[in-house]
Amino acid sequence: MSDCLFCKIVADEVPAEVVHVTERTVAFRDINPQAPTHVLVVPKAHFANAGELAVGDPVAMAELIDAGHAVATAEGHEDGYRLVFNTGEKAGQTVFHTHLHVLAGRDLTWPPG
Ligand code: D5M
Repeated sequence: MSDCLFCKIVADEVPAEVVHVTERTVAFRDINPQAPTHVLVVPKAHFANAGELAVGDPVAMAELIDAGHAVATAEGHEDGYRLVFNTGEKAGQTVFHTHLHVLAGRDLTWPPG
């Protein structure tokens, strides 16, 4: 999608601090971090949200979650981290290219706001 911000990051047309790359995913630091570690893992291919990715490319979805675990572990947070998909505007999704938030490095409260 030519006007998609995260497609442009994947294509290296918009700068980002990339921390992890796999065959089907790219992970980069969130521009507005909500925790000491706040990384977004995205599929290289464009899917609007987590549900569309799960149906359209379940292998990439599994790779996305595996990448989230790898990022959390690489940053020393294997003892506690949170993986979040905001799905739909009502849930706070603002960028409509599937992205997995990896949050860690502080006490994460429950329920989330
Ligand atoms: O999360 C969208 C997330 O995307 C939000 O936490 C900010 C982040 N964001 C927006 N623009 C950028 C760029 N350019 N680089 C890195 N991170 C970015 P959502 O779940 O859709 O609310």
